[in-house]
Amino acid sequence: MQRIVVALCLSAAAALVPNSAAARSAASNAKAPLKVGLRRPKREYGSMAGKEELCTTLSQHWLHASRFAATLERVAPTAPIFSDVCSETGVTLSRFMIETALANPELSELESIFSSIETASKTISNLVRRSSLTGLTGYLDSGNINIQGEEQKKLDVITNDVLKNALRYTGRMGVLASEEEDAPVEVDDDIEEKYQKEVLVEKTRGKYVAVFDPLDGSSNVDAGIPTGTIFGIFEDKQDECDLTADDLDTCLETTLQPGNSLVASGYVLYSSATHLFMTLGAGTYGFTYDEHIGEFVLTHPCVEIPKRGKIYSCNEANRPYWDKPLQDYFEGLSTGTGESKTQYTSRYIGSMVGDVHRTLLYGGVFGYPADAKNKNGKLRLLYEAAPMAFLVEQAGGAATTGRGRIMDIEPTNVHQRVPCMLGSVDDVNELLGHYSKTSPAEDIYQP
Ligand code: FDP
Repeated sequence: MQRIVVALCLSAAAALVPNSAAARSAASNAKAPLKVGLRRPKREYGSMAGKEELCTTLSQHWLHASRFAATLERVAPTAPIFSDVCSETGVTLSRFMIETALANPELSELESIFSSIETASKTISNLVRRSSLTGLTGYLDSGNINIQGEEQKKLDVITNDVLKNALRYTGRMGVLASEEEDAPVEVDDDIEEKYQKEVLVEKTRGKYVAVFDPLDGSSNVDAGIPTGTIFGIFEDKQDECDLTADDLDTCLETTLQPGNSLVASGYVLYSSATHLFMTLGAGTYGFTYDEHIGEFVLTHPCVEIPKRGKIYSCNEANRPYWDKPLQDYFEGLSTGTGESKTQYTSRYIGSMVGDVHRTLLYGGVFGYPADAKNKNGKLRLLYEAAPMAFLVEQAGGAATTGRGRIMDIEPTNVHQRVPCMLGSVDDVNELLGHYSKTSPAEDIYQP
């Protein structure tokens, strides 16, 4: 047991080596690779043996190459061997982030942001679980309609506040955009003074900008069906923007970044257990909330989505309104006449976080494509499709509109929708194969 726990800890430690900055630098050559290193887990460690091999089979080979290169560059061993801590608690999310920040000081602000997301998630998990007892089911009495034209549930509004407040009281967030807000949320002027004096000294507004969907799938919540929080964190590219003045557009622009600029993303699934899956750009890591100790514990180090699955997941009621390539693709999956010659099974929760979570673990394909009624699909690019695409890609999967990578789309609008199909690489490639047989001009989705 002891050996397994230590191995787990080491595996987590190894996870801290590369990070989004390294990944992004490889992608954009914008920054030098990080010189950090933690010892690799040795093969002989219990059931965790081979975890690194698992990681290296991911499609982002360059990323893992940079991990090992970085490890070799290290002179003094700095591997945190958490034997004391881990023998009792496993690697907690807080510990994971502390070590990440220690190894990568330029990411240190992420630590407090993740801490806030973690706290908000625990609160939301509790609110969702107890909603039938506390009268938090149903719609707002005021009959509020959000910016999407959807009626707002009580939990939509409360969870929005919980997350917004948790993030803004880091004193580090510049602009927040969420599904329930029709404008970025202004961070109080005096927060920096009250909570983050060092930010005052720097005289910056904050390094990051967060986008989130506080309670995705909320139409399901009263029926006890899984829901989730989705978040994406970008670097804030605007030095100045004043939300109180006529400068709103400038502020909005800072959230309009493509998925490939994400520094971190993740989701929290509120289901039979509360899971927090996240990426910092170097693999996807899954934590499970242990209510007994009040911590998220690393349970899924280095998530790897199967290359091909046997499950498809989408709202099939829209099938008659889909593009022909999509119809052909699903016909192949459901009849076993597709590339894999396997008849797939259908699973659709109708709650993106739950459907993505299953797809990450079991493989297959999930999506909300364009249809004749929803020509851009239904999912929001900025705070649903892009953060999930980042996570899925980091687990070795793929995410596409049918024509192009979700991560490459430049948003023009905070609440913009986009067709999104994501999951196992072979499943997504099969879909792309169908689209390649027709002209983009014939597509329902015309970006
Ligand atoms: P919801 O409206 O309940 O918030 O993005 C919104 C979303 O849920 C996704 O979570 C889900 O995948 C999709 O809508 C479900 O839409 P349909 O009901 O049209 O299938």
